[in-house]
Amino acid sequence: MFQRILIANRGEVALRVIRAARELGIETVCIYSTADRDAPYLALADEAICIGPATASDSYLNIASIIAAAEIANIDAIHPGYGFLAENPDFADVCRSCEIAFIGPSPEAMGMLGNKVACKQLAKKNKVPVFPGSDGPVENEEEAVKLAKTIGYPIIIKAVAGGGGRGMRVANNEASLRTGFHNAQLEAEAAFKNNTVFIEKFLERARHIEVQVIGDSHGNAIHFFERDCSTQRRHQKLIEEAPAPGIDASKRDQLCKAACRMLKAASYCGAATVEFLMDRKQNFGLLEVNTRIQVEHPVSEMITGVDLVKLQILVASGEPIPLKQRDVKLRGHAMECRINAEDPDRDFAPQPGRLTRFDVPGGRGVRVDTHCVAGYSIPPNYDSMIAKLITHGEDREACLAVMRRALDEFHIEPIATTIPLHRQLVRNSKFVKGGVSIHFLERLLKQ
Ligand code: MV4
Repeated sequence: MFQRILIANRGEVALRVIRAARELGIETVCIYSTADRDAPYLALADEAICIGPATASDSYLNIASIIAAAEIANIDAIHPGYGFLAENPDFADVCRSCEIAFIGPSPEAMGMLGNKVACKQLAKKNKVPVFPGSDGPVENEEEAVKLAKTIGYPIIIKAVAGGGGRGMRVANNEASLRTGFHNAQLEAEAAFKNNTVFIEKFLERARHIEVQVIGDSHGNAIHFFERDCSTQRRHQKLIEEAPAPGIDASKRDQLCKAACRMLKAASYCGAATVEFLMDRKQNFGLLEVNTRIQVEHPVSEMITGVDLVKLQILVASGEPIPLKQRDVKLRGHAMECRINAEDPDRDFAPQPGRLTRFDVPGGRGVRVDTHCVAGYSIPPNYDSMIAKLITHGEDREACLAVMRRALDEFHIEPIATTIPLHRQLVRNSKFVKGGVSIHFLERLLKQ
């Protein structure tokens, strides 16, 4: 097992990793930018090293600076958290060259699953359902039009290197496919320096269902059931829950087994999320595979009682997963509300600044993952998520009741946050009913 690890991240996830490492008896080294020099979580690490200025490209994304800090600090492994360098195969490759263990998959597995066409081909080979579409990249507009005639509209054009909805266009007819094809290529080139696109059938009124999985270096892969992450705005999730409302046991089994097959096919070691879209008849198809621990991992921890970050560290050190699939039991229901320093009444404008009040809820069934305290200043340079409020109950209704009262106990001043929006959402009749689509929140906000 590792003796000392470096955490190449900041904020709530840096704190989450410090806590898991400490419980495993592992020392932690935190890197930080000048914007985070006063962050309270740094005091909980065994060592903290300033690696550069506030701008992420000069600090949390600067591979050379992070590796220099790693060499000075004499660490065995790096945990990348989520975001920043977590899904960068070059970073995982540099770690390997420096004989530092990367707490995540190999650069090869990351590279393959990060390429949407390669990922989809792997899925097809392993009987994981995908949406009908081009079998590989689509070279030109004419080819796209010809294919669309056999698939049928609506069609979605996606960037092979894509993620988070960039380089993506929906087309309802030939004319919109022609313009969308070019725009998708341009956007993909600008965002990913790769203009390769592919097309597939567009699934309407879908839900975003994803499966939490973990693989080890001994060829094992197990799942921790699914999450429903449909409540989102502009590809930013606001609420996630587990299990997905209204999904029956046999459908759940199909989804979870498909996700495990993906990991085994990629010889994957580490935590991952296999994302699917599901329609109202519970037909599902693969979207993509995220090769990191995700923001919303606590909801899966709450329904299974397993510490996923500890498992990540364990499998990265070469240990087999210390659990069998049958040991992972689904208990109750969990939900997470993302508390962002954003003003929902001003088009979610970021709200940096000093917190004069930060009163977090507690009590039975409540977990709050945050790096904030009263007196903390939210820097303007990074993600606006300042806390995750996670609740658990014996069923969805009980979980919602805990969430409502916990949201009412949460008080942050003087900045605007997403808390008032969450208070509204957990009382919204459609949301309370369960099973909303990926369009629900955006439609609600337009009203
Ligand atoms: C789709 C789709 C419908 N049909 N693929 C959006 C980002 C990327 N992860 C894939 N995305 C979508 N792919 C097919 N074949 C609809 C979306 C989509 C979406 C997916 C998940 C969560 C929110 C979304 C919002 C808009 C579109």
